[in-house]
Amino acid sequence: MDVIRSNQQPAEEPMLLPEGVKIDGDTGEVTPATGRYVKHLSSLRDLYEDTAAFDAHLAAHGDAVAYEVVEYRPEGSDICFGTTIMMPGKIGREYFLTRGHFHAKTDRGEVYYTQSGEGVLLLHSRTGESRSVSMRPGVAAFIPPDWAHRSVNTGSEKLVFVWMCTIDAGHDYGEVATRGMRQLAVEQNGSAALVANPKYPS
Ligand code: PAN
Ligand code: ZN
Repeated sequence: MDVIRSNQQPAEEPMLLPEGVKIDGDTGEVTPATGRYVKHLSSLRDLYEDTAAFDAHLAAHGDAVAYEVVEYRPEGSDICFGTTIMMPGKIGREYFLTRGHFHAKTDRGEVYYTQSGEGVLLLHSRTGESRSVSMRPGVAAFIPPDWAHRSVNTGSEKLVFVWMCTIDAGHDYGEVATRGMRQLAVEQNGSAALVANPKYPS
């Protein structure tokens, strides 16, 4: 006969507790944060169209931080959020950008809510459509599932935005690293313009 002992019940997950998280819209600081990382320009070389301009920029200005990501990712939660803080600058005609990615889980979308600065969110679907959403304070960009997304700082100040997504969305950088985005955000006659990426495979 089976003996049922109460101390053999599976341990329960600790209960998640509500918390107010302060987000500074100018600096992008998240308090409390659970993690953060920085991307230096040198790690982004292959993303820019003009590698000669890239090398000249690094030689002249050094390997500065291009962007920083600060996260609030509570263990055991289904959702997470954080900020991305992008420095202003250009490599040749192309503005500073993030790597860009699809989510590893193809049914997971995201929201980007711009706090300060100005930029553009470049997106493309797997079926050949391109879109862009202006990033300016007060605008929440809806990123549907399975759209590649890359942020570009087209302004002269930091671009700070809050991102919010499911904790298991994951990042798939491979496709964008290999093929690039369909569109580039470049300076043309003194202002930001979107042009077709001449290197994107047809
Ligand atoms: C964001 C991005 C962040 C950095 O948190 O990861 O802005 O961009 P890359 O990851 O493309 O370098 C997000 O979209 N998470 O899913
Ligand atoms: Zn994302």
